[in-house]
Amino acid sequence: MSRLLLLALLMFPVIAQAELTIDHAWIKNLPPTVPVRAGYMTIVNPAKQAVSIVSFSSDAFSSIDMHETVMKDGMMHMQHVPELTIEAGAKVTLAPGGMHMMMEPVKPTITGEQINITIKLSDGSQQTVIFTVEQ
Ligand SMILES: [Cu+2]
Repeated sequence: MSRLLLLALLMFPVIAQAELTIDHAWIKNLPPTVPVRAGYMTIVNPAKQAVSIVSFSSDAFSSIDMHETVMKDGMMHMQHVPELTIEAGAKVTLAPGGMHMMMEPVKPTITGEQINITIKLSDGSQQTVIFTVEQ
């Protein structure tokens, strides 16, 4: 590898990496006595290759996991989703009753508050999304 190419790669590390288009990122507010919150959003992958969400991080939450809601023996269960793959051009919706982010707040959430959550992707890139706490 030439020195110039190496330098270019170091200077522009995000050039070929995926960026998801996120719409309506929100967190359902709950009373302070409830230890968890659920987060929702619509995700579009405009890239020509599939990418996976591998993890989340935020100063406002001590843990953030991806869950899906499944029906088993007539009962609703939540199941951990280790990695969410979004195919090229595909749209995935996290919504009440389905896929969601399950999060443990470090302090009570406030309706109208905006919270940054960083999404880590399988290509090594990350992007920060602003979530709004809604009633
Ligand atoms: Cu859950």
